[in-house]
Amino acid sequence: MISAELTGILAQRLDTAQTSRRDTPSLADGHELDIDDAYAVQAGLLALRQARGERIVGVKLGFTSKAKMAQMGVSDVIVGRLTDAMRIADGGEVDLSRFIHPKAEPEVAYRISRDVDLDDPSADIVSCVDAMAPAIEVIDSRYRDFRFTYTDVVADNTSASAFAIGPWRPVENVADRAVRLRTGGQEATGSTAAILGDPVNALHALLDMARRRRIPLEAGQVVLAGAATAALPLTAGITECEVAGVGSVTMKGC
Ligand code: 0L1
Ligand code: MG
Repeated sequence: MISAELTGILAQRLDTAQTSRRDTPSLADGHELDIDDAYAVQAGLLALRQARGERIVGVKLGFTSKAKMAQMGVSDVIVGRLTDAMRIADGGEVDLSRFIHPKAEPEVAYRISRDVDLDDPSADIVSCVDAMAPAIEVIDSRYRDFRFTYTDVVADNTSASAFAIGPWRPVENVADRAVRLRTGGQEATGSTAAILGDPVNALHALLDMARRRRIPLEAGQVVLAGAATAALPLTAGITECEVAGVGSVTMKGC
């Protein structure tokens, strides 16, 4: 376990990388972090953002595909936090100069309508969610060339950087819906099944992680369930995510 002082130093290093748009080497080059250390650095990073006036507005899951878990040699999802400064309006402009090397992911978002009681063993997170929507997540690892270890990426708030959410609609079963992401001249297609077999499973995985990591899940927050395809480099112009039967969302890189 690393010291509180080192936790703060590493959080500051990642925060500076983000605010200065200058990447940083892996924390594993020189430090031995375990997963608890990594979530402590993430909490320190969030505290720095909150000290600048940012508000936490949701959570996101990463490593929700079997391929990504296998690549990283892990069997657990990872959780990061979303702030209001990361939010882009549906159809809104996003200044690409605020990122280091952004990538877009097509996702499904859920809206939490009731606080989730993490201490209630019978809590049903699905009944605490009242809407779903198509979403785009912009990930922007603060590490050089997107090269990181499992603990690195957790410390870096799971590469969370920006997100846009399309029109909300009632929650329904979207276990295997076609998903298309377009950005610049590139396109990625896939299925919501890539998100833990069914995006609703992301909610169950989130509740488990929230209990273990004491992450509050509160009414009004949004949940990004995970990527349905591999990420594509985010380019200038329109980026669009379409989820069959759920809708679409766009952002415009400038
Ligand atoms: O799925 C994600 O939101 C990405 C999690 C972090 C890994 C990455 O930056 O590729
Ligand atoms: Mg994502």
